[in-house]
Order: sequence, then structure tokens, then C-alpha cells
Amino acid sequence: MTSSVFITGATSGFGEACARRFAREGWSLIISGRREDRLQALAKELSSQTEVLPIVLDVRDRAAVTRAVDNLPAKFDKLTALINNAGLALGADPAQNCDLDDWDTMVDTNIKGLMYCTRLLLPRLIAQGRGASILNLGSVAGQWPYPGSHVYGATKAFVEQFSLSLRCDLQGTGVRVSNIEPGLCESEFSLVRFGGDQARYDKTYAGAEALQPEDIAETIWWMINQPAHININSLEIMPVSQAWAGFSVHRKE
Ligand code: NDP
Ligand code: 8X3
Repeated sequence: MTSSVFITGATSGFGEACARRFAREGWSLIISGRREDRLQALAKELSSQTEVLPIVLDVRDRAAVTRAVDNLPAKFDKLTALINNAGLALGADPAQNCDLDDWDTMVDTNIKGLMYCTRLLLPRLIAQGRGASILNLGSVAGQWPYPGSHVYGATKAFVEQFSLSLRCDLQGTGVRVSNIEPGLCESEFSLVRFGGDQARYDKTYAGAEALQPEDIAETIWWMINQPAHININSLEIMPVSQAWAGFSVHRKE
């Protein structure tokens, strides 16, 4: 039987790169995201390689996620993999200067959207059983604090703990759960984070030889395609150029 993967946030970055990587191997794709034009263009392009079902979906909308899952064709009653990728950071200002609406959006997308997709697709992953996978997009920001990461980092810490806890609940079902935690990776992520500021985007990646979405897709492909008895619990990945800055001390004048 053909393997199948449900990818959230497939209209750019990691999700789009994963769609291309899995299409190349003939997996059936369910790709989702809010930007319909991009979704349709990707579906059209990849449909020469494999079966592609595009679903315009805002993961924050619980009723819409429910409808989308309920209306999946019967051939997806069993699902091989879910890539919970849709997510974003908004801003990097100190917490005391932030807009609460931005915090709500990050929580609603990175936590609640991931929760909805996971819970609603779980029966199909469990029906597949041995070899099925949930792959969650965490971040180094979920492990390591840095100025301006506050709520974004906290949402990714949720992803880590949720992934580990799911492993406990799914023991015996054959379903695997993994959390990939990338560091600096060049994608629209930073344009979104900095409100479309191209100069700030350019500065973020200048001279850094950052990871590329294809690097993450390749790693995710490897994680999901391990032999069925192996679970990669978490995998942190950075460009060689990136490291930690150490503790900072504020000193009196
Ligand atoms: P991109 O901005 O390139 O892609 C984000 C994707 O998420 C888009 O397809 C976007 O689609 C989708 N998305 C955002 N909000 C929603 C929503 N409410 N409903 C559905 N889809 C949504 O970023 P990346 O590919 O870099 O990031 C993907 C994931 O990886 C995110 O979870 C991010 O936090 C995480 N990550 C990114 C890192 C980086 O440095 N780039 C490092 C570590 C983790 P659309 O706008 O069409 O809905
Ligand atoms: C994105 C990586 O370092 O910008 O999750 O928080 S970082």
C-alpha cells in the first residue's frame, strides 16, 4: 500500500521542502496551509509525481481542522505520517514591549493548531500502527532561552514536552513520535517574524551559511523512514556557524 503523509504549513519553507522530498519517493501527500494560490501551484507541480490532495486550512480553526479530517477520502483512513510543521514567530522585541495579539497568534498556531491536528489525525495513525509517525517541529528556542524568544520559545518547549508525553500514551500502538529542533534555517520564517522587513531578514542570514529547508526535509525523511522498531525522540540540528552565547550579566554603572 502507498505510504501517505499529512503536512501542515506546506506553502513554504520546511513544509514545502518536505512535500517535494516525500513526493519524490511516491508517497501520497495531503498538503495544507492558508495561502491557496501557493498550495494549488505546489499540488499541480507535484501531481505529475504522486497523488496530492491540497487542503486550504488554518490550523487555528478547530472546526475547520475537524471538517478537513472528517472529509478525507477513505483511502486516508490509515495515515503513515503527520508532519506538524505549521508555525511561526512574531517579533523578537523584549517581552515588555510585545503585542499580546502576537502572543495569542503564536500560542494558537504553534500549540493549539498542533494539538488539533494531532488529536484529530491520531485515530488514522493508530489504524496504520507499526511504522506510523508523528513528526513535530520544535526548535532550539524550546531548549535554549535567548532575548526576544519568550512566547515563541515557550510554544516550542510545549512541543517538546507534548511529543515526549505522546510517546508514553502511544506505547503499544506502534506509532512513533519525534521532535526535530532546528536552529538557524533560511526561510520565510524570518520575514514573517520581522513583519516583512527584508533588510532584517538579510541581516539574519548574512554570511551565516544557515541551514536550508531542504536540509530539514532530508533529516525529517530520514527520521520517518527509520526501521519501524526505532523512535528518534528528538533531534537538534544547527548550522556549523551557530553556537551558544553564554550567560549575560547586567552590571551597575
Ligand atoms: P515558513 O514561514 O517558511 O513556513 C511556515 C508555514 O506555516 C507556511 O507554510 C505557513 O503557511 C504555515 N502556517 C503559518 N500559520 C499557519 C496557520 N495558522 N495555519 C496553517 N498554516 C500556517 O517557516 P519555516 O518553514 O521555517 O517553519 C516551519 C516550522 O519550523 C515552524 O513551526 C517554525 O516555528 C519551525 N522552525 C523554523 C526554524 C527556522 O529557522 N526557519 C527553526 C526552528 C523551527 P500559510 O501562511 O500559507 O498558512
Ligand atoms: C527558529 C530558530 O533560533 O530563530 O525556531 O528561534 S530561532
